[in-house]
Amino acid sequence: MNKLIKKQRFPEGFLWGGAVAANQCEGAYLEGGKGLTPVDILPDAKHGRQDALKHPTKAMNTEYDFYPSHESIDFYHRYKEDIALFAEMGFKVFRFSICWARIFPKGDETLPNEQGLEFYDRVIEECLKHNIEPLVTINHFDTPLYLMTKYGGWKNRNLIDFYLAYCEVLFKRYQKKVKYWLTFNEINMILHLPLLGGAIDTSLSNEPNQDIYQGSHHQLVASAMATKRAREINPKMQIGCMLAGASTYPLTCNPEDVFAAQEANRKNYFFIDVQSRGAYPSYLNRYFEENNIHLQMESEDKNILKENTVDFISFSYYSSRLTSADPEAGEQTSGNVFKSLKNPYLERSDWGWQIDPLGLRITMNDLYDRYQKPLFVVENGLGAFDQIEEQGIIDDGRIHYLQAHINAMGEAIADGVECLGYTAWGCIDLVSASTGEMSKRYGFIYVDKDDEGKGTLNRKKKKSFDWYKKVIASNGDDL
Ligand code: BGP
Repeated sequence: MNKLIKKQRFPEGFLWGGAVAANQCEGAYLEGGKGLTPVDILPDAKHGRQDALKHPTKAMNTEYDFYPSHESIDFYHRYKEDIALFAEMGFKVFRFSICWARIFPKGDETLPNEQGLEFYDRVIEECLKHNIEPLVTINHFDTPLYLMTKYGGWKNRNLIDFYLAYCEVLFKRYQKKVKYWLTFNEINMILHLPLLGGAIDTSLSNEPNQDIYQGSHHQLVASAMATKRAREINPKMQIGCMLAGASTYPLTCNPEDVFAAQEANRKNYFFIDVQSRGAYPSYLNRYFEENNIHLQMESEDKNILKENTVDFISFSYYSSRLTSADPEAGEQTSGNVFKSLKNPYLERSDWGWQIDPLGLRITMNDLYDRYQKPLFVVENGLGAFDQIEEQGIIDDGRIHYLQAHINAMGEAIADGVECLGYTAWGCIDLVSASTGEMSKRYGFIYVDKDDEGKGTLNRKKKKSFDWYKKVIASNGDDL
């Protein structure tokens, strides 16, 4: 382990917990009046997920054998048992998302679906009963599918209004119960997975890049307007942005490579520049000019962005990335939507994701230097195969991964970074976003279900369950 990484104390009140997303855990995909979301039409990786992600309209008209999101881990019916297990680990916070299509099944209705809201009433009550702070992601990869087929997804400005109507319902109903909100999960994901990030079918588009950036602009305006509305409804609510984080390193010290890495980082940071500083950075305007991208903005957009910046910056971190100016240089990693070259200094997970705890400290320092707003690490973890052995599930690899990353986070805090909390991704095993499979597991809690969707769905504690409990009880001292 790098000698820079060592034990640190975390501030009092640090929010330890875990994170999930509706589309990866709830199941019950047509219960309670829920409408379809893009994820509901996707098969798993072995049955054409990659292709379906690129051609969603075609996927809608194809019959696949197995749709992982339809049952998922059935959190919809088992949330009580699951939240009780989180409470047993000592969670202070639980990050989950509300499925937009449970509240507005098509997305453009005027009245919300009461049954959908009642489900989240129950989930939130359950958290509060256990003294767990709910942290809500408003949109985690599941814009209603109807908004894609009828309106073309986020490239259409009408989605801002639909999203705001949805936010209005949530803020009014939960203002006294939910303090922390994230407007869009991994807002930069729209550049890499436009279907999940923006409900955009780029295969139908003549100018995919234009549509994607136009969609990003609408999300950025929607996020700022939601922030404004939240503050009007109850200024105690704290609104955060959410980035798929991770610094990109240069392959060599050749300035060309260093510049390529800077450009890659800027392409990510621009979202936070807008959400945290309140304006598009000048370098992006140049990129737009050179790539023939013409954003359609309304006259009020600039002010909306400027006046409604976020309270805190949240991000996911799994891995650092590596790039070069030379397209022939290095070797690409596999298994991640973010392109990266193989870094010879790093080990890789079962899925080829590079393991770089120090990269978390680097990312946190970068973000804090740039924005000086509190950070929240809302996703981090190791997706791995787990084996049930006689003594149970001994997931030492996961424990080592988390130990090293929590240490690195402690070091960043010691460097002076303000950090509100840490929610380990997939605190209970759930369906993987990239593969749609169960075998890529992140949890402290095992769920008996396999890649074909078979299993009892019974929950079982892994070795990491007790380890994380101890981490939380010691406020991060006992790793
Ligand atoms: C992030 C998403 C999550 C989650 C995670 C792990 O991009 O916000 O939804 O799934 O990545 O990815 P995967 O499930 O593909 O391993």
